[in-house]
Amino acid sequence: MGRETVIGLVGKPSSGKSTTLNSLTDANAKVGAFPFTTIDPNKATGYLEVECACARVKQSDLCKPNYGYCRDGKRGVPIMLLDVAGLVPNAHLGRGLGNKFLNDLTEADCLIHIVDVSGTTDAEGKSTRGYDPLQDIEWLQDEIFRWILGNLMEKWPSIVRRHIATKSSTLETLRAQLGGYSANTQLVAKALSLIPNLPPLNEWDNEMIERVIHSFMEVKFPTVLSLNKMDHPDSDKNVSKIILKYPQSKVVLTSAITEVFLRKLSNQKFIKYDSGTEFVDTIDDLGPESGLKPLDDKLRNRIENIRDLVLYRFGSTGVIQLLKSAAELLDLVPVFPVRNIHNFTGGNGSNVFRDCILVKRGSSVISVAKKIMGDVTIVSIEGLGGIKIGEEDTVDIGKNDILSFKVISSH
Ligand SMILES: Nc1nc2c(ncn2[C@@H]2O[C@H](COP(=O)(O)OP(=O)(O)O)[C@@H](O)[C@H]2O)c(=O)[nH]1
Ligand SMILES: [Mg+2]
Repeated sequence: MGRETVIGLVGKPSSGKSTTLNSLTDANAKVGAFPFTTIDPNKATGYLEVECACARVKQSDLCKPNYGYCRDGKRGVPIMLLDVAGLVPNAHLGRGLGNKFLNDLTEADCLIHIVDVSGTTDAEGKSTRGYDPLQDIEWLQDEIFRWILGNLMEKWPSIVRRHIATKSSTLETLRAQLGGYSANTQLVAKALSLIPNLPPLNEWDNEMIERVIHSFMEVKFPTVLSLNKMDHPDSDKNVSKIILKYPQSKVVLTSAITEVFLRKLSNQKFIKYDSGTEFVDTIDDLGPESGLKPLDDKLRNRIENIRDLVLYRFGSTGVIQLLKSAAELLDLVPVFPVRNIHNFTGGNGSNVFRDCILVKRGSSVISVAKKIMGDVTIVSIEGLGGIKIGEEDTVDIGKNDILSFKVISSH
């Protein structure tokens, strides 16, 4: 298997990272075994919801994923989440968990920045009132920027000397310097392509170096803003301010604590709750035959409040949308490899679409094969209807996304 996609959760202390992580990982659906072998206390498995191929071929009743879940054609595909805790202002100088935090960050393919929009915590996460959360967005970006800048400037004169001596291209030299952030040539090339009329590296002044770093951050750390604690009465005005200031950003309004609470009530059989939706039903709505437990007045009021303050106002608690937005930023497409292209099984048994992996839109079919099986010799590739597919054909949603590979094992 190739490298898994990793989504990093960042944010100041007490913004709601752990709560969000809990709300994303403790899926109340039955889920399969964990697909990821690494055991790391900061990592957890989340589930990205996509349209499952089983719905398209009308075989949802036979769909039983090896990993994750499928409910009526809505598939939860496992995706790795990383809690990047410990970021405080001046982390790049070694404050808080400092560079440890920043190094963790390099593992992520994209970030979810959990922002406490209630303004009830300051930059360090201490309790306050009326704090402006816009500042958090600014200092967090600045922290990452200054960390990369510091690392680069420290060595800049020798980088330039070697660049000239070895007659390297700008891309080669920069790739060597930024490789430490888990950035491959393609990614660095993309960052450079965003700057029109880029002069050769040995001619860069400080301003140009800063522009390059900003551009690099854009491709290396695409960020979803999670405007969390939207259930709080002070949140509204802050949300508007942030959206006005960052109209280009991907923004999701969330109430992580509400999601955690609703899942708990659902597990305890007080409510029927469909995660990601605005629908919560109680015994009052569904009657005793629903098997739900009766509510006392206190609980009934709390549920009523959640409906009014969160679900009906915003359409959901937002947390499911967080991962969807991250996947959009990363341009991820689900691909369903099957053994038997005619009945979609894994070769034996009657269950369909056992596997699903996420790849970048536009990936070649052969690169998908490599990601799944490593270095094997492909004899042929079949798509829907048993049609032959070329190795260089590309993948998109609904296109070349159900695939069967015939291989000769190299072992
Ligand atoms: N009102 C409200 N409080 C929240 C929400 N999410 C988290 N919190 C609270 O904020 C505090 C910090 O949350 P935590 O997840 O530990 O933050 P972390 O330090 O970023 O991991 C806790 O008291 C949570 O209960 C939310 O959506 N709304
Ligand atoms: Mg935490």
